[in-house]
Amino acid sequence: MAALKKETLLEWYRQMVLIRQFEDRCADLYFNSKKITGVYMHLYSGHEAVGVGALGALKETDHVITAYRDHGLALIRGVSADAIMAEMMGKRTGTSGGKGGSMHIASRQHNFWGGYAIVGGHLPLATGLALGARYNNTDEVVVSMIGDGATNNGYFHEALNMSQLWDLPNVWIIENNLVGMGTRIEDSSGQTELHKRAIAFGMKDLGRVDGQDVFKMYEAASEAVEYARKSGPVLIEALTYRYEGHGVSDKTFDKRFGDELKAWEARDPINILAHHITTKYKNMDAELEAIKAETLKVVDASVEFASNSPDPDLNDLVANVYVGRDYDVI
Ligand SMILES: Cc1ncc(C[n+]2csc(CCOP(=O)(O)OP(=O)(O)O)c2C)c(N)n1
Repeated sequence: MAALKKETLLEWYRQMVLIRQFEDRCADLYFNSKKITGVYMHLYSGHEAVGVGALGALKETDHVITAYRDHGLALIRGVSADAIMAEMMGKRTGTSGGKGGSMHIASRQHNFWGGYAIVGGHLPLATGLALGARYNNTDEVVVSMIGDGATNNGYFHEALNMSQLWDLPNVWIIENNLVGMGTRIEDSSGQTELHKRAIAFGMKDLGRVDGQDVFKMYEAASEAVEYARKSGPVLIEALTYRYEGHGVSDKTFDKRFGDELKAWEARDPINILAHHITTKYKNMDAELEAIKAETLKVVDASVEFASNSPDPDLNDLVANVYVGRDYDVI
């Protein structure tokens, strides 16, 4: 791997800390002040190195699509914390005008295509995005995040098979956090080494990667992106762990998986990167603290912005439902 610049490492650190603080604040806004409501909200805490390493290998013109654990990836892609927080609170200034909420963060401008609630439902869309990229003679690639639970869903097989059949520029990344909702991978999958699913499609298998280590993720993703740009699809399995229950309605996670959680927290992805930075460069503690203070201000400002934003009005209910047609409700 080519030597990485200090600025790149600090930017990765900034992104990872921003995600962790943003997610912690979302939890606070949901459980305490109740400014975020509803029954669904899935946090990315613990997965930061997977997203930052993988998306760090992309150009702005490349595409990203994921399932409902989407806030962190949107932040990495450069979608503003203000617009994401406003979407979380159901405000008109949100990424989807407040009508999508936590699971449907998207921004066309950032080639960030969402945010999908149906497990595996975004995977055929990823195949379609890659077909579009190839059809239009671009060099764009499409990175799709896939939960381990989604790999037993029909969409997964259809989408990856077609992607291989047509040699499409898809980078498929399984975020294997070992548990789908509350079901362990070994209770749901005959083959628990999920990267081996590639073999069934005749697809290039880049193996299993340590998803706690942003360097390993970046290295694997760089190889995958280069391959997809030139030759066709590739599959990576990133081993990681989520620090919270499946979503805000999951009250049993700590009780069931507490010991395992502690073991994964001991290899926290932000600490691993911070350790690398402070070992490689001298006197970095103050700089890392300053980054944390700056990202905290971004999170504070997003809450302020979202809190002061207007709610959607009644006409927004039917706006953008049918192309080219607007209805007045009142
Ligand atoms: C087609 C479909 N079936 C079931 C559900 C309910 N459901 C939501 S998340 C989930 C588990 C998914 O686990 P995984 O893909 O591993 O993602 P993770 O939450 O670990 O990121 C299930 C079964 C759903 N949303 N869609």
